[in-house]
Amino acid sequence: MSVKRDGSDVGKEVVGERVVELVESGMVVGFGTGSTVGVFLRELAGRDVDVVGVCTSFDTELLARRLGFDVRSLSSVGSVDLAVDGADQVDFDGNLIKGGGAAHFREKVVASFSDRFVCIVDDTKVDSELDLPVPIEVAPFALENVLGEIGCLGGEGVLRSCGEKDGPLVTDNGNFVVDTDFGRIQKPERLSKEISCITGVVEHGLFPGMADSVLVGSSDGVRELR
Ligand code: ABF
Repeated sequence: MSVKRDGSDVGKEVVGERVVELVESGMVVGFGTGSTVGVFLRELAGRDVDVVGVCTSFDTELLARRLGFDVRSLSSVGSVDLAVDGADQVDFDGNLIKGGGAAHFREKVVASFSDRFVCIVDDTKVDSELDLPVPIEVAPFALENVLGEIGCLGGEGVLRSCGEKDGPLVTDNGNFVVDTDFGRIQKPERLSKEISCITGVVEHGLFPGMADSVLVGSSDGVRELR
């Protein structure tokens, strides 16, 4: 099950470069995950702007350190001035599906402890309604029970496998990911609460109304969705 779309490179480039303009020296910046954020980080590294970076995945941390950023833990900084992150799908109201990179737990934590959360996507990610599978991070101990509860919500869950070798993918937090097809999601906030109420769910990839702004890049430039 493909849970991520290959976006337009032009869109990723222009939006990743534009969002750098929101960063000021002295800021604590939350670094999300994915290739669009990668454009942002490479562009930011080339600017004369001193920031502290809080990373949301091991992959992002490797890239940030390689680019020379001062990387700190969220606990050591307390709060974040600006979080910048990508998404797998965005609806016209700015609700997000994230988690194609299996980093949505830490991404949601950083986004929720940030003064401002800006989502950057290319225009292939924007649809009238969310309909991609929702990644649900599940404690392995509770997997079968959670799968049953997901079914009761009308979802069809598929345990995400680890590409390189057999067996399920294990997140940076030691949990599994169940990619769950709920069809067209007309009430993302309601579904988000229903999934969060399932005991054994660590976090999920629905980010209803969490982004303070969504910047969309395309060959025509960058527009703000909200
Ligand atoms: C990350 O951004 C994930 O939540 C999501 O899967 C990814 C999008 O990746 P890309 O920018 O490469 O399309 O935050």
